[in-house]
Amino acid sequence: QKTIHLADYQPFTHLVERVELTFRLAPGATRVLAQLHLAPNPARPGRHPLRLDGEGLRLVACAVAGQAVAPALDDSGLTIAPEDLPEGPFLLETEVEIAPEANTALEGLYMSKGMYCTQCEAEGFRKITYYLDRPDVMSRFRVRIESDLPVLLSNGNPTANGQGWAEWDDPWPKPAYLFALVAGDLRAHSADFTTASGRKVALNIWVRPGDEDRCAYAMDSLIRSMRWDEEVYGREYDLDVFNIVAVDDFNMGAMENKGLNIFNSRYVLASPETATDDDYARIEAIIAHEYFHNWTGNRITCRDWFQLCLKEGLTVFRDHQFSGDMRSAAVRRIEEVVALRARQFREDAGPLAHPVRPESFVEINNFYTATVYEKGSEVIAMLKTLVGDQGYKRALDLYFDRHDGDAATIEDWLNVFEDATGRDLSQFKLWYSQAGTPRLQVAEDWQDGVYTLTFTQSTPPTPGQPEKAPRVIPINVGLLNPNGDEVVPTIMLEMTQERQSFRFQGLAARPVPSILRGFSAPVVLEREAPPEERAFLLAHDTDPFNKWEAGRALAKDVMAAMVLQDAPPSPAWLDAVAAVAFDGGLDPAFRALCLRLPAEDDMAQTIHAMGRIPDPARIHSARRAMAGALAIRLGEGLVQLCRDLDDGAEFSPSAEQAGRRALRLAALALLARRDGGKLAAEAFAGARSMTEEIGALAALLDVGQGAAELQVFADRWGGDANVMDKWFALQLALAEPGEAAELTERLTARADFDWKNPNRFRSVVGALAANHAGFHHLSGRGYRVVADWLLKLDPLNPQTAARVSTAFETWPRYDAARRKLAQAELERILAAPDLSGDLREMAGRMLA
Ligand code: HT7
Ligand code: ZN
Repeated sequence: QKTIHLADYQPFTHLVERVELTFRLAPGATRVLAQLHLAPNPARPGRHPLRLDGEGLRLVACAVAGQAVAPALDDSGLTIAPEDLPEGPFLLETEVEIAPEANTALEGLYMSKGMYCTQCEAEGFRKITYYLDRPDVMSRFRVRIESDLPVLLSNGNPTANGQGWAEWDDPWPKPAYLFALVAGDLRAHSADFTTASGRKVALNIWVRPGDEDRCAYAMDSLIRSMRWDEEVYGREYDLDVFNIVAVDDFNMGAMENKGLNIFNSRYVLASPETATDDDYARIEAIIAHEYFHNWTGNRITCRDWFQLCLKEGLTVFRDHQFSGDMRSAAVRRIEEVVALRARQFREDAGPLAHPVRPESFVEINNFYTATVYEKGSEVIAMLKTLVGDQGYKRALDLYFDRHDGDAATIEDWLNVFEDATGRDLSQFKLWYSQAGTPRLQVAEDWQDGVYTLTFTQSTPPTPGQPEKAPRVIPINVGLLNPNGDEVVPTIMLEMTQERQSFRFQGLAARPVPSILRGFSAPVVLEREAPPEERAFLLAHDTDPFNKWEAGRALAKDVMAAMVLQDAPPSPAWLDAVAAVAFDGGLDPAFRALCLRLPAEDDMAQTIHAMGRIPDPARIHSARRAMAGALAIRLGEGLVQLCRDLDDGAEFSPSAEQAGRRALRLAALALLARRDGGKLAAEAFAGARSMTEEIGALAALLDVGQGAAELQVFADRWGGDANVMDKWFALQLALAEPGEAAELTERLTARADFDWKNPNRFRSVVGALAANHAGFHHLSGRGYRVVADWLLKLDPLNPQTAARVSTAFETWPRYDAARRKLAQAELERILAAPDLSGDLREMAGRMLA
């Protein structure tokens, strides 16, 4: 396997001025005719051969300046010798044949339920035609599609069409990874949008017949995103049409192809009966994310794939800002941090840790990671905190002005901040090159009315990076009086050294600190505090994130003591949670978050960070026991809470209503531990939305009930793949540890386990891997079943197999017996004949 290094970057030998493509679509034999208007790149003086990428293509014809040539062909492309190329600009014409119906990898041009569609990021275009498939080669594309299918779409604006053909022209130069084509029997949900400067844009969401009435929320989200990007970033849409297509077979969530976004149908289609409140929130966020890429990704793209965080980190940051503006910012922030810790901190703590901007890779598809996306976004959030809102705005305006039309780098990005604000960001840049999550220790001192906070930072070693230099860490801090009043409102302490002290004067009494407000940096705060202090902050902190964080830290302390010392659930924690649960003055969504116990995997990570070996079975039992104790402590109040929150209002996907449903379902789940699921069964029978239906079913399964309801659900929703994915995933999420692997075997034997569909594969095999105590069961069956399925999927869809394989990334944190079992499975994977490069790289890195 060939490793590619950031340090080896060179501009390409040629430029592509224009591209004309003709597609003659046929499932088994599609012809692609390409006309590339090429010229030598002045940035690479001298005469060079022309090397084009191409994989799995049958070359039918090739001509340079109208003369047939015979290029040298190999597995990864073709080469035309310099002597066969004119000295100046020239036309290269190729014709290739490909078989979309045989494409199970879902990369390049493939078919999903009779529809043609493409996925070109990162390196899929080379499976469509011979091309310079790298993001810094940008060109204008004109596309002609020939097919009998009624809807024929590509990037840009439609220019002409007739019976069996359509032509598209994209006026904006773009890299090949943003190319898209769709052809199918599709229906549109349409609307239009007038931009701030008065241009009218036609908006269409294309779906399979029958799904048109499930597009309203996605369309509404799109319109709100377009308006928001104009108002907040001053960015207008730049084509006459914006098309979105929903497809059932898709490796990831969605793709931002210029003017033609392609979506996994689960992130488009929604109705109250079929989509949960979480689905609605995710649809809103992903629609926004892909739309925002039009500027951060498409108009300004990446010079090379090492710069992936330039577009992804920034676009995640923008979609977080958007969701915070659309919903409760505090609740969204808590949810972002929960996800960051669950995915990115976990990645940073294991063998797959890598910098936000990696310096080498084998398979770029393996670097679409939580580190690049989520930590990439947190790094931008820190930049904004450091330079302030005005500085951030000036920098972003400069970024768009200076780099529109460019394939840019992280250096370009940081330079605009330096130029717009006058700051030196050389130390800050370490966030892009150093992997690992910094640990932040805190010491306090109180003397003569002076309160001193001393922070010490350190970052554990990560693969290839044994030593780490101190980073810039913005630490937002507030101070509270012992009576609960805030005496020092939030200020930002800028830490730049390994150890640094900050003094506060003029205080009448020793304050209680609220540190890292809003989670102002992606670090682990290591500060032991007595339960009384955590309960005090949960009750009084004015910063909503830290208010929640205090309860979360308390819950983790309690769970750790239960797991490691056999302690009972602490009354201080129970009282503190009860106070929040019944505080009608607080947002129900916030109260629901406070009732959620730390996830088992999160707890394992915490115990490991404490220098102990986590025992999945004990963690599972402790979490159960905590839920049981909480149910008893909250008592009859839970029944009242359920009643109060069920106001019979007509369904709306609003954050406000979703918060009430979340709290009611959290209460219902606890109640099920007291009444054996009686109320949950009633709630299931009377459910008026998928949120209630699946929430009530979860409450039942969690207490070992719900067999009849599972059947009712399957009978009702058997024809809807996206809903049935929930049915599969839920059972595995709540399976008893000793039964999860066997349940997987039963579910995968069902006729509707369509394992070639990535959503279904993830909802079963991915769900087993996410059942912490089930996957890590001492029998080793969890590991074995997941490895078996990865090996089965890999030859057909290496990308999805490689992504799901990250389930194994935490193996080094467990005991010797589990480590041996997991290692054996990874070695079995690595030894498999004809393993894909994707899965080989992942298994190899996890074993290194
Ligand atoms: N930029 C898109 C990434 C993506 C992707 C990457 C690898 C293979 C398949 C893929 N599908 C989509 C999506 C995004 O981040 O917005
Ligand atoms: Zn993205």
